[in-house]
Amino acid sequence: MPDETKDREAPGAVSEASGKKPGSLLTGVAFTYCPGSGCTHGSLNRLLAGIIGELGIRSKVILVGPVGCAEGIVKYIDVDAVEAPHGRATAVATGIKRSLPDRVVITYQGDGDLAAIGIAEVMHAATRGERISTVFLNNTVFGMTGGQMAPTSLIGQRTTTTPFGRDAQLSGMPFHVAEILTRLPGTAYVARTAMNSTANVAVTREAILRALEAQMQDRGFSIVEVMGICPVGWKMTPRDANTHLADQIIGEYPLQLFKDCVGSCDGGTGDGQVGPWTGDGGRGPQG
Ligand SMILES: Cc1ncc(C[n+]2csc(CCOP(=O)(O)OP(=O)(O)O)c2C)c(N)n1
Ligand code: SF4
Repeated sequence: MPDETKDREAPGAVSEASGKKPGSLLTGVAFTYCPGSGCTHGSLNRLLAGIIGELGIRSKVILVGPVGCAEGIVKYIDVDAVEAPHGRATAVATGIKRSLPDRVVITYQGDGDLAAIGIAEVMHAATRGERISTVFLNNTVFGMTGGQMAPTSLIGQRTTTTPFGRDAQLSGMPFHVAEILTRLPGTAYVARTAMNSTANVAVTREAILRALEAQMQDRGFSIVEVMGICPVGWKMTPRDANTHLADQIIGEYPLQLFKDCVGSCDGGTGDGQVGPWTGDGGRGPQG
């Protein structure tokens, strides 16, 4: 687990861990994600860097980083970037986008950051239809601080603050960010994906591309909730964590395209709401 108080590697330090390839938008600064853990943050950071490069929008992007294990993302991807205080990423992004409307503003947040302390900010940004995009990694725990229960933790999930499993009477039910934001009028694109298979990574890539497209078309707020693993916080091997994600977590949080207003919102129900990813019954491709 990264030490919040410890200095990160100096900018410019080249790391094998970041998987930097020639021409990549990764800076080469060493990832501080738990080494060898299979943590989803590393692959999702690489995917996001690749998408920004693919779209050729490097000089337009402003990335707003979170508090949490992914706070280093502002140093890992070679774009203009700023770190927001805990949970305030969508508020910071709102100010940036309103000052610089031609930029593509992306927040990257975990579930402690977004669904706990930052829930007011994201709901109001979404309701206002801010032209920003959020990549939201939901690993169902507070990873950086030691694996405490998050609003998104499953019923029965053992965490450091729920050693006997999350109890609905005591701690309420799991919080469904994508479903709630879909109901808000300012959202233009809402999807839930996962990173547990090659096929699901491809869907995640498509969803993030589409979310950025929604912003570039000035449609409103866009968000991709990406289900991922925190093997260290879950106290599991990477393999067991991926099995747990497929067998348990996706059951609670179905992979789905909830809303798509890219181009127009006139198709389907007329409000941009759509159904499960095609052909997979809502669980998403598992291959
Ligand atoms: C205002 C404030 N409260 C609490 C913290 C401590 N804190 C740092 S990271 C974190 C949890 C982050 O969890 P999550 O967003 O799920 O990200 P992960 O580490 O799992 O990727 C907390 C509570 C803080 N830095 N600031
Ligand atoms: S999210 Fe979990 S596995 Fe990833 S760096 Fe944080 S504590 Fe480690």
